[in-house]
Amino acid sequence: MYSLNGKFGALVTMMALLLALLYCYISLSFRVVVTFEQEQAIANGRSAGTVRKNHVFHLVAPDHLMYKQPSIVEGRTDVVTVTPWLAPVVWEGTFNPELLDSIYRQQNISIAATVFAVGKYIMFLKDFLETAEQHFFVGFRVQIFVFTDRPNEVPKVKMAADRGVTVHAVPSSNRWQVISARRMELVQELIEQKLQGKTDYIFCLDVDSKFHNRWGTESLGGLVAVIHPGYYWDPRSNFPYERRAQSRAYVAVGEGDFYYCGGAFGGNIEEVRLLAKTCRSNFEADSADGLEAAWQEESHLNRYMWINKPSKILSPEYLWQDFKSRNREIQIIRFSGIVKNYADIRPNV
Ligand code: 5GW
Ligand code: MN
Repeated sequence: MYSLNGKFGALVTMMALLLALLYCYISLSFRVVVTFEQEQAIANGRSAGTVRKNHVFHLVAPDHLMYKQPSIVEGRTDVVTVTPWLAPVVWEGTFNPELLDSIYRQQNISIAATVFAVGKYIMFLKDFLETAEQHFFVGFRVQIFVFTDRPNEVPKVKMAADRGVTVHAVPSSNRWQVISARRMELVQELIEQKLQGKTDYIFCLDVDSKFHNRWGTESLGGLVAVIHPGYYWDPRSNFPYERRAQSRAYVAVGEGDFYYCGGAFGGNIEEVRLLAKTCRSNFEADSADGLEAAWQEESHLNRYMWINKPSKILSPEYLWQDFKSRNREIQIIRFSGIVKNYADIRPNV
């Protein structure tokens, strides 16, 4: 009896050891620890690097959900809906909003948005916030972080439960270059100090714009970029990338996929943290060399997205410009930059 017990005990111990080993193996293979220097080298394209695994691949739909049968032979044919690296390009008619919402509702996700309203740009904030309440992730937990030098002038906007505005005071600045440079820095700090571990996704948006239609769960992804409305019919040689090889934002002629907007980008918190950190340090290194990229942070963002391919692309529906006439392929405008009188709103630059 005793010896049987002893054997049994040894067996249990062996099993436990094996399980522990298996656990270590699985957790190690999924959790790749990367230092910031390594991260940055990878992000800048100077190292083959390690794959970071932090996407939510598992999409669970509620049982018995009724929706229109999807087709794989019919759909939009007037636009490209997938990139050469197989990231979806989101256009009206390519997704089912009810299906997507019900998938993400079960994950109880929370979304952050950042918006800068420095100086006279505070005048755009009311419309931005009111229309965000009507169209941006309606029915989900949303927190909008407003960075402004005029915290007293932030309008009070009524928002649903689980949604709100948080105001962060920033110093005034007359130079756009300074405001622009600090955007990435402040986004990085916000993520590291407040959002990591608490918020799932973040979008960084220009304030001089309004929502007109749904911007929701279809836009979620690891690294999310928006196609700039001004260049998507053009050859890449026309894109206003930074063209000086000394700059860390350099994209050579013959390189580049699309021209992406600086006025809207986002994704999973960790991806955006790395983007902000990398763009900020490249921006600062350029500054130290007396270099300012052609379109400041937009240039750095474009360089980043060339090396770090976005896992989801949003069509120009997600950042149109009010002054542009609507092209045929634009079936809906979701978010659009308003026409502004530069002389009225910009400080002397
Ligand atoms: C922008 C240009 C020149 C000088 C100052 C600014 C500026 C930008 C500003 O004084 N205050 C400010 O809050 N911004 C933020 O940067 C706004 O969120 C704005 O939407 C964003 C990008 O600047 P935009 O919208 O003028 O750039 P475009 O390329 O969309 O016209
Ligand atoms: Mn803008």
